[in-house]
Amino acid sequence: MKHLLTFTAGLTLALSGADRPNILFIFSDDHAPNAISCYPGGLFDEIAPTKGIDRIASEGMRFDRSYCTNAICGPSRASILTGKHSHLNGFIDNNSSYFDGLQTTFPDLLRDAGYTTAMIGKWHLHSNPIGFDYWEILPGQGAYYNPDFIQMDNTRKRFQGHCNDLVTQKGLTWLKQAAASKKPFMAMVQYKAPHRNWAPAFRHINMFDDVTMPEPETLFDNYENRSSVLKEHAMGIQDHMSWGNDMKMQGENLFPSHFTGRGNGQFNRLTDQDKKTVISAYEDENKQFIKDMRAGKLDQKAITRWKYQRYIKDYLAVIQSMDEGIAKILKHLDDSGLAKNTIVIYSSDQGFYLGEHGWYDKRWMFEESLMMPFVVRWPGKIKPGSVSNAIIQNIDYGPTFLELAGAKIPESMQGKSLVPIFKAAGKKPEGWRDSIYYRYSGERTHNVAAHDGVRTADHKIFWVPKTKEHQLFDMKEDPQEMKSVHNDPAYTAVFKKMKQELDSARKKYRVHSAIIGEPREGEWWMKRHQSMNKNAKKPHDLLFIGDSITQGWEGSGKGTWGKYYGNRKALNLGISGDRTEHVIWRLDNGNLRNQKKAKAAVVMIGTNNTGHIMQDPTEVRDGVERIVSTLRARCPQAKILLLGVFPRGVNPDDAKRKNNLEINKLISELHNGQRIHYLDISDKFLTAEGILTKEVMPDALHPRQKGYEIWAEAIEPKLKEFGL
Ligand code: SGN
Ligand code: CA
Repeated sequence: MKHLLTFTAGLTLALSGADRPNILFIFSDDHAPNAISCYPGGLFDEIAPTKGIDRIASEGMRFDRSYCTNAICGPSRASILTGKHSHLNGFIDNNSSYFDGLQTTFPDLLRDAGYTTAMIGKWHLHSNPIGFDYWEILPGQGAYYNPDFIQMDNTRKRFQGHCNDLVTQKGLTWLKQAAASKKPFMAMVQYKAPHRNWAPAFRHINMFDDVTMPEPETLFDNYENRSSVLKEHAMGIQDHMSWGNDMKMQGENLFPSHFTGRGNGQFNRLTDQDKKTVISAYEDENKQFIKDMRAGKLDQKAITRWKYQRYIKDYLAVIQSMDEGIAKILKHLDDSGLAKNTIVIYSSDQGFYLGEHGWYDKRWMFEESLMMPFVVRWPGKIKPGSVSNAIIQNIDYGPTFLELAGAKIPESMQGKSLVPIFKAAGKKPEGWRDSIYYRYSGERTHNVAAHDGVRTADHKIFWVPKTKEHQLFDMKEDPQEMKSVHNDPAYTAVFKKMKQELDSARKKYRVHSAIIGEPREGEWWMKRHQSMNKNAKKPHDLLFIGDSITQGWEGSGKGTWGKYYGNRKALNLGISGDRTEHVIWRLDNGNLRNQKKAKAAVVMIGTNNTGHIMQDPTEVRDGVERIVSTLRARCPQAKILLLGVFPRGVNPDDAKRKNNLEINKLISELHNGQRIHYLDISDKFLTAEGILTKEVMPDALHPRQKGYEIWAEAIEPKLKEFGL
């Protein structure tokens, strides 16, 4: 595959020569289109204009229907890199996921196509970047003041200053170097701003002191007429703002019934001198607030309003230094002559609530967080000042960049290139999608229930598994999404159509049970999972991953296990009855926590997907692929021995055996002889006629002692090859 791509790329090079544009992809974190002045409908266009970003739009194109796959940080970034929805690229949430950078990503393909690539700033995918000639990233969420950056040798270095200014500087430094290279470049310059805790550069802290910010109409939303899960949120301006971190108060939390208690981590990074600067910047307002509170002058609503003012001013102020940085970078492109052949994109990982529905944060499929800003400039190709209404999504970015580079877009990418829209002044090409699919998996943080849905130009539907209900919104009649009309008889036909749209989106994007990680019900299962997590606290060299057949090493296979693996630091991660989806969940929830140094993992899974529901082999393949991908990322040194699913049923014409055979055909393609080794040992269990005898597997599914002996012998040469 690699060879083929290089070949194609070489060909393109010859065809389009030096014409291929540079790609500068500027990205931020939590920047709502409502806080960007070139986007219509925001409340702050006059008060807090974003001149740098606006320049890209006025010289290029603005997309008004740009959406994310999953409105949180890591998942959005992973969708961009892979061109795939979260359930397929494996990064479904910020807490449990771990990015497999060895899967197909656009930076890697651009590099194959002759680009030089860089990634600077917020990354937040837990594993280090792969596919870049240069990278320098913030650890995790990163810090606003005097941030650390992880260097390419994996050391951390601290830099003095505000994170936005540092990202700009580092971006400029790299761009200057890249210009000297003959290759076209792709640079990702990724700001932390305006992520919580909204800590502005000192020069901007007081810029809105004399302004009273307008409030959104829905600041005091009571969540009526929609699912009861809305009320359960923990992202309210009223109840979930912290005293120190969010509200920049000093000392002990004086009003614990109104503020949560978290201290200010950013503040603690400052020198004593700088601490004084920050304290004095907020001091007068803080004193006044405390005085009014003590005097009982402020009722609940007034307190919420005060919090909103503090929040929104810091949020808008922290954008200012980023926007200045963007303007500076654009100026550098002008001055250096790069502007002409550089396509510039600005976007942010998802939107954000600026008090709408009484919220901050994101996660919901409501418009404010579902939307991503997307503006793009491409001199001579994109008509300046154009606006597109095409429905686009972050999975489209990778395919777009690849087309710009003249590289092949892998079929496995689910997005579509936006280049035809760029070239047609924003008009969508024939056959362009009518809806996007969204899926949020749920996380404890901020307590937003999992949901998935689709958004068309006029409607939005989503399904909440927790309460087993649909929500339906008429985006024309009710753009603020204040009333779900799923029960409204006037919407019967629309509701039916939107449910169909959701069904077909799930099919189209391969959302099926084998790939959606899930724990099993039943106490015994969770107990075994936890006991495996306990065992996994100790590092092991050799991991066995699977279902009852793997678990059976503790039963019928015990003697053989002792003989072969007793002295080899081996760990059994098999649970009886598991399907791919359960293993996916386990691997992301503790089974691999301390297995970074594992040398090998033996995977055999899928027969229960066949046995329980005769699952379509292509679906089981997706599940197995995710398991292998997760292992590859979390155990970066391990070779993965992927075994063909063992034969089942006595005779060769057994329907379930045949399904397993189909699965094997598909998963054998995951073999690459590097990290992943596929091995089918089925024949060793069978007679020459293909019969599974009672001696080997008495129930024609589970091996007895002899079966385990056969298994151990068959994989021994591979384990030796892996250095065990
Ligand atoms: C932190 C924030 C949350 C935020 C998540 C995810 N808390 O946990 O408010 O929702 O990040 O944000 S903080 O007080 O530590 O800032 S994301 O952009 O990474 O998805
Ligand atoms: Ca974010």
